[in-house]
Amino acid sequence: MPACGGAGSDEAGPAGSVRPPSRPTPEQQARAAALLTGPDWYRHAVFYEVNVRSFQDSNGDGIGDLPGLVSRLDYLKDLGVDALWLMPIMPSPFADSGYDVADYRAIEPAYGTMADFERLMSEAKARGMRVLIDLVLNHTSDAHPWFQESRKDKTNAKANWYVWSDTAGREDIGCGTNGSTFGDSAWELEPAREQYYFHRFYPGQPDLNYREPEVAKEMLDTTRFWLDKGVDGFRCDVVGLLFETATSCSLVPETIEYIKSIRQIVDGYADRAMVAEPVELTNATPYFGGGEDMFHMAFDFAYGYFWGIAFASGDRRIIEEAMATASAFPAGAQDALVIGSHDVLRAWQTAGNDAERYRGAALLQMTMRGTPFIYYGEEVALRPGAATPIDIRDTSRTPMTWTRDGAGHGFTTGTPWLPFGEAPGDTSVEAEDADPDSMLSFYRSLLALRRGHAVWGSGSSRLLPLDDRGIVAFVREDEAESYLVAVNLAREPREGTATASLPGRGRVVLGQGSLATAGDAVTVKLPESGYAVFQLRP
Ligand SMILES: [Ca+2]
Repeated sequence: MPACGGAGSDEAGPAGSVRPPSRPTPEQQARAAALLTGPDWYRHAVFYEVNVRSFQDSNGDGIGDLPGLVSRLDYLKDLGVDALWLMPIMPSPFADSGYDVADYRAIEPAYGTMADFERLMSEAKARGMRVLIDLVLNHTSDAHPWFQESRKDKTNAKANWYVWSDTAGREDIGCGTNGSTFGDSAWELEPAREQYYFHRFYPGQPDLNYREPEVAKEMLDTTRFWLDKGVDGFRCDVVGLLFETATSCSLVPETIEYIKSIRQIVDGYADRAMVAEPVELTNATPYFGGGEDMFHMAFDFAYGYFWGIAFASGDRRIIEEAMATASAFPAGAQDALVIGSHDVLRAWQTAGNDAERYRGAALLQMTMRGTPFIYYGEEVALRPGAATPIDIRDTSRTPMTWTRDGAGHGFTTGTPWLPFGEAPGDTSVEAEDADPDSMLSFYRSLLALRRGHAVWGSGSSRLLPLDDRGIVAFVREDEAESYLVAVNLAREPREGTATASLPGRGRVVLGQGSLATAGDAVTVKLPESGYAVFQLRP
């Protein structure tokens, strides 16, 4: 195959890089609509994690709410978002940002009413968008009436609904004596009952006892309740931790069986999906079971939590290992790709405040095999905040900024519940929409590139083993088309060669770089921190 490639001439961006159109064509939209219909819709969707509290306030109390979110659906639709994942929306004392639920069948009053939720569902549906909600099964809030009853004494009707012990530990709970995830003892003394309760997370989050049949049944009924409300599925919080044994607390056989019973309920409703939050950060494979009996998707933290290390070291191994792990998932499993979340640093920090690294990471997220989940504000490279009234993760939970000016930046007419992050005006949607070189404009192009092309969600993926480990490169293919994606992790120009067979000549459709083939040698050249998507055609 002759040498080919080089920067295309479609639409020259800054420094000669190719920028695809920022909006998909009507034909792409029609193809996307077809791909998003039916049970495999989630493989082709772009998800968006919404922190409802920080997205849009509608009544001036400084707290984002469901009517506010409804008012921003058109923005999300226009961005290319197909499905929302709402962080917990149920009543909560907010000791852990809503992951401490006080009532599983109601809406947090600060966010609105059940009628507001039903309106969100209908407004999303009218736009062809889906809604998944966060389901926090492992623990409740200590304010939940179940716990209020359980803590009273050893004989009440809910006495066995939580995990109690006469001492600060139990031999049949192997992880219980080693402290909670947040560092302190996992056992808290309840004076009224003269016993300790187990809390894997904060003391305000007592673990439910899934060995109590009434608990197991109640939480299955909870999933039915929300499916009957029309939700399109669930993001399941720390779901591997439901049951404990003396030797393990993660995905023990009883937990696997319980997840399968949830999946059976979900499968009783058309076109629903659920995504797991794995406790293990490097390999989500056990969450997929046989491929169709546990989760549809699981977060790829092996990439999502560690991509910053790959960029900082200029070495692709971490990314390669994540991709290799995902490639061995059982048939039916789908990788859920992130570059950030409410639990970790803002992607801007992870990228070392480097916009080009950020773009490279986002490009990988959108082009690796799987379904991307954008954390709200990532599309404008929202900066971290400094205030941490709940915990350190609040730096990643600051309000969205919509307008350049104004004290509330379009988020609120009042005082935001959490101060804005750095540079709120510059990272506002208004400011970035007006700038063709902004992160928002880059995201629009990325999402437009994906739209309506099944290859990104379900096509095959194979690594290109370039001899320069500073470049991560892979080929995505299906029966309709082929692409080669290459990202330079290093802050200097790089060139790598591999022995490989490509299905055609390369033309840059996004970014900047060159692709040459000579015999069975493939050579990729990228500028410093550069990236390129090559469309491959015979
Ligand atoms: Ca509000």
